[in-house]
Amino acid sequence: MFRFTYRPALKPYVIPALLSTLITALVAAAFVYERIDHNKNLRRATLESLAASTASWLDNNISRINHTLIDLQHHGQSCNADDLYYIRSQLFALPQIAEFGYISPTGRLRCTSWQEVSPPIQVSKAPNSFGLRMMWPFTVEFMEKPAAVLSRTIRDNGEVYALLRISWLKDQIRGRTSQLGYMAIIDSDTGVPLVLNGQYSLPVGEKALNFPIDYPTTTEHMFDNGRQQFIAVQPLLTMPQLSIAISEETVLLYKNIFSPPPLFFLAVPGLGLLTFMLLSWLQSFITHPAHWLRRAIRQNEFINYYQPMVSSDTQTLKGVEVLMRWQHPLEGLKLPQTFIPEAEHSNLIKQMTKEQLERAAIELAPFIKRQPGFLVHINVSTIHLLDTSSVDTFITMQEKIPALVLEVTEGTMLDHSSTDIKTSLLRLTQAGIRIAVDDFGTGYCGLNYLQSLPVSILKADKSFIASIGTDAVNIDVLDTIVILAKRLRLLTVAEGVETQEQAEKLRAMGIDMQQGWLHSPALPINTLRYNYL
Ligand code: G
Ligand code: G
Ligand code: MN
Repeated sequence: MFRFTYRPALKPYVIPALLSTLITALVAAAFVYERIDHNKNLRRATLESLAASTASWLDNNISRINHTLIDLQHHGQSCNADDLYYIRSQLFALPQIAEFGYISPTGRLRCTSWQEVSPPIQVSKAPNSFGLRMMWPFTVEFMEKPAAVLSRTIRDNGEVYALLRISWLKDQIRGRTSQLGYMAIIDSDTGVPLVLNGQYSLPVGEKALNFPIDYPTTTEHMFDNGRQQFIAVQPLLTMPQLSIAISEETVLLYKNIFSPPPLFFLAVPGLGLLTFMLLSWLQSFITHPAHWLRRAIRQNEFINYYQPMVSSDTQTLKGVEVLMRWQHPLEGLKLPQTFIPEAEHSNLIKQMTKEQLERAAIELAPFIKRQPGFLVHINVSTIHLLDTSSVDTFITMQEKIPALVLEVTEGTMLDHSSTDIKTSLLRLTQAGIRIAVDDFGTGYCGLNYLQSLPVSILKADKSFIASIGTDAVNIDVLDTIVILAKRLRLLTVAEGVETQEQAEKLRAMGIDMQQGWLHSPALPINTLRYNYL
């Protein structure tokens, strides 16, 4: 017996295993990617905020110097002892300043925080502008150290200035530079580094910095040193012509960017297992034959075929056996043995037989109308006889099909002559439905049930008919079946009648009806109507 199963070419766990591995890998990759992206942003933000805090630190210093210069413009004009005392006390408070000084409206350096300059040294005149100015770089002659000049024009058009030590800036920047590529104070207009710690380099190509820089900027690109670097540039607020620039090579910036959380190593296999289980369940669901049967029922893919049964004597049509076919969308017309076992196994056979019978009632109506005793044989299994609602269905259908006959195999009769089956059979026969024993004679077992159960038709198995003219023993069995049937007043049907010789012999033996390819194969309803109406 064939079993109706879709047998996958691969072991059942291969596809779920591959798919769950793929899904898990994708999810893990997405997680890692997201984490890396997040951490990269975090590290870039760290560098950006370092640039911002450095700029704000420098702003604070410049602002303090500016305030001191504003304060000093009232104190240095005469450069007497009091003035010098005051100026020097201010100098003491600002270790980054090497010197304060005054230049007269005519451009003469008259007084510094060191001493009164006498005679005054002629320098350039102060420009007629407000606010803090910066001049850079400037070398303090007596120290031969670079400095930056921070200066303001004062009320009498003279100038007060402070010399900011570049070495102090360098130290400060060095203190703030860790493993960074470089940190620099650059000219916002040109990008020229004024104070630098590290190897200076700038991005090239379409992501190059746009000078002048007047707002905080970041970029990550190939730099002119041939390396991939990230740079954050932050202009100063007090002195916008200066910017803080911090840059780091991306290989260093993003080093050890992803360190998986401990839960990661638990979650990934967990997810894999979960998706594997889910997919295995899904696969077993969709490859389960019952799933396809249910779908076929929904799509009305089961149809009825009808094999005529004719009278042995007159060859006239007495009735039909209803046979189920599956009009499969891909596999074509499927025979019952390919799906009935699974339909029984999954109990779907109940619904399928009910619908089969309803179809038969509609399709055979013209035959029944013309010939009220028109036999309609349907095959039922043990499941139907053990199910009260199926029995109810048969009894109800009898209104439309008066000569309804249920074919039951010998196996059902023998293995399950339980009281439940007996009760069902009695209910059915009391309602006027007849019982036929299908494939009769193949069991060779006790025939007691013929007396105890309400059977009215015997269908001799086609193997007996096939043996006509070839096998003497089987012919004797067939003879015995006919005699037994006559004694028990049972109707007899011969199945599988293929030749004229068989038909003649069966008629002579006293078989009541015949069914087989000689008379007609099983036919769809349209052909049945065309041939017999
Ligand atoms: O028509 P075919 O030779 O393929 O039928 C083979 C067997 O399948 C039949 O002898 C019958 O026992 C079984 N069969 C056919 N149709 C039905 C059906 O509707 N219900 C059940 N239970 N068995 C059927
Ligand atoms: O339920 P049962 O086994 O009686 O169903 C009869 C089945 O036998 C039909 O489904 C059909 O496929 C098959 N059949 C019908 N007529 C013949 C026939 O003349 N010869 C053979 N070998 N099989 C037949
Ligand atoms: Mn049958």
